[in-house]
Amino acid sequence: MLDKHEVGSGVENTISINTYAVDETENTSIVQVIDDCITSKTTMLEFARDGRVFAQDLPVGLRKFTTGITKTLGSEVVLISGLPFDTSQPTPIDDAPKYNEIIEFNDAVPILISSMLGQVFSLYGVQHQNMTSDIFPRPSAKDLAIGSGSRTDFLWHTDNAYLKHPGDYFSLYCIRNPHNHPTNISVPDLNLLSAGTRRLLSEDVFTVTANRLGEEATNQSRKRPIIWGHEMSPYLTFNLNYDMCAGLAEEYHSAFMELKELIVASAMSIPLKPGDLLFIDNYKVPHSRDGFTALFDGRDRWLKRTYVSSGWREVVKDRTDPWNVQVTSNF
Ligand SMILES: O=C(O)CCC(=O)C(=O)O
Ligand SMILES: [Fe+2]
Repeated sequence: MLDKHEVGSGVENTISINTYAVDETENTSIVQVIDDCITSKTTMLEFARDGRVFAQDLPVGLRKFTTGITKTLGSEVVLISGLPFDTSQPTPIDDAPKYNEIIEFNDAVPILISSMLGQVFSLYGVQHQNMTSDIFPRPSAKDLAIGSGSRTDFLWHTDNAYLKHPGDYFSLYCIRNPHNHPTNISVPDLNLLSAGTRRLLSEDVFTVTANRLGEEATNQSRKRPIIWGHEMSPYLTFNLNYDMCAGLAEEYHSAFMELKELIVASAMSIPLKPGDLLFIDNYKVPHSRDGFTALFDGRDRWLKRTYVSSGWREVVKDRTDPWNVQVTSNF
């Protein structure tokens, strides 16, 4: 079942998001496929490696829609709604559980569906190298601009900008969102920037740093362009949570501000519901999350984040070994 999903916005825009609504029959058949995978006792690692094979048993409409995402213009952000989810567990509070030995239902759903876009992978040092990351508020991160923060705004960014090969797509799968707290996305048309701004932002001089030092990432920083790729369909690497223009002349700061304003003007909010799987083109779509009040009571907002590389074989030289889907943080 395919429809266009109108999503209201905290920031004026209403963009129509390409949406696939899973119906009841499809939902039942997805539960069956996942249960079969769980009973086959495949490890999470094998499951992620062979996800595309397991995904062949999913309903055909869902497969056609999902494999089309990488091919279709206007698919920078898409939503699959009505998927099955398991709310028998409380939202984690302090630490993400370690999942790699077993397949949990709530991990299997996004891994299986995301596998149709490319290779699902995990990053060394990020949440025990789990194949999905749990996005939930932690008391100790309340005031940090990171996924597990809450009170503080997590400003506009593309994920893992500091990596050489961040996932070019990622998905956010909603298990629980009791107060409908949105994920903000922006699809900026970079052609609207002045030529001078585009030229400056394409220079290899901007600083990218990991959002967080310590457990979730290493303390790396590199120089790279903000706008890159093909002139006719440019890509974006962006992060407003630290100073990308550190040490640069005023004209670079002005160009950065012009881009930031375009991002804000092209934004909308998507309050994910349980069973929603949101795919974001991480090379085109910056996202953010406004601050919110967490209760740390096991009922807080809980998302699962899954990274995908659609060009897995091209980046083999930067992986620890050619078959490994758990890559280092220098990746
Ligand atoms: O919580 C959200 O909606 C987005 C989280 C996020 O941007 C991230 O974890 O990288
Ligand atoms: Fe993010």
